[in-house]
Amino acid sequence: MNYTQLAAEALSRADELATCTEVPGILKRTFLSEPMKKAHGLVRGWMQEAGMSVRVDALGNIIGRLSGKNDQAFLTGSHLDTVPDAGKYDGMLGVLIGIAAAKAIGANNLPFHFDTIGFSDEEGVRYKMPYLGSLAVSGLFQEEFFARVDENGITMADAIKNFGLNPADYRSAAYDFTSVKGFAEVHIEQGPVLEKEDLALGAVTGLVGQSRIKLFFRGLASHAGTTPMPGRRDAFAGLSELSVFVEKYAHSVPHLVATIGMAQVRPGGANVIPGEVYFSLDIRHGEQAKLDEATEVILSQAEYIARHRHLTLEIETREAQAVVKCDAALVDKMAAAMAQHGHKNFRLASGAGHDTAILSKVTPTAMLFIRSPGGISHNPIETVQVEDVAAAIEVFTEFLKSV
Ligand code: HGY
Ligand code: MN
Ligand code: MN
Repeated sequence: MNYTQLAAEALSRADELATCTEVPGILKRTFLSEPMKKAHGLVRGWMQEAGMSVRVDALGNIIGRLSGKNDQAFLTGSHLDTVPDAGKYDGMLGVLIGIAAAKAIGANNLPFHFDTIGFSDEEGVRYKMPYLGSLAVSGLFQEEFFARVDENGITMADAIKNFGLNPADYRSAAYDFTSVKGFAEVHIEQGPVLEKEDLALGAVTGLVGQSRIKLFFRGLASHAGTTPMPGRRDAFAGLSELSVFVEKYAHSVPHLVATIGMAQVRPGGANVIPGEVYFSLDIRHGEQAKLDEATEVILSQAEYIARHRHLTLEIETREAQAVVKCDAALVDKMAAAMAQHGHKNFRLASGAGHDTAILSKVTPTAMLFIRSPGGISHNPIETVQVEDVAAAIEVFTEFLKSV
């Protein structure tokens, strides 16, 4: 098969994977959910058809190995879970391109084993914690994570058991990184940069740092008709004030992005003053100091708003993802492979988080971005062009032969 045929095959497989969903009519596939079993069945078949041996580790990562000439390994992969109402390519395309590259290269043609990993959870939707799969592969998973409970009261440990796996084996999911040469992830850019530059591909130099925080504003629920405006303790009004501040502040700091993407108003009655809002803050910047400063400024403003509105502010969880630099030598190899096939040596940082951020802690990493028409992602209108996918498979295959 030529690269265009491999790309067309990968895209039709992405369509098939998109039928594995928890919610008919939209794509939602979270950590070890029932539809993930069906997705594993499809991916297993495609990996085997490409000449790979297949295993599933204790955190539900599905791993295809194309055997090589010696005992070193080079890893690729991306995530098979999705956000709610997702596009078909965020994560899945990276797994499908790994399989396509294996198919293009064939067994025992590389001087190392080539593993493609379908990570079980990168988005963190079910257990409000991202990167569960890559943390386990990297040996960074902590046993206390098993106690986390999803919205139906199911612990992570039970979700793993219900999937037919044994959480007690989680340590065996970790690779021995003394025999791993590196990790490279192929992913859609999910933003507007490559389209603006009129480029199909880009070599990723690093990933922005992130602060992901979940919080409560709490005031006093009361009757919407009998409670005068002065003296109300309206939690949603407090969040609204914070939201206007966050947007204005983020516009004022170059390259800063800040989002309140989730907000639950409680009790949620139209004739009840909101006594509580549960909401999220997602703050990102490519420089650690700027990210830390922005996080503190926004949290102080939230505290100021709580004080003058007689609300309380509670931080439920606070996750920090440090700024990530990919491995310079590996990025150069990716750029060289791009140049070898007529692509401009264009480099960019990732505004999105990826499993690469976790693997970067334990092995050299690189990423290859594919143009996102319209720059849209985390949305069912997310799309890719087949010729860009063909180019990605060709360049990635070239890259693998050069590492
Ligand atoms: O949110 C992110 O950056 C990624 O899509 N999980
Ligand atoms: Mn995503
Ligand atoms: Mn992704």
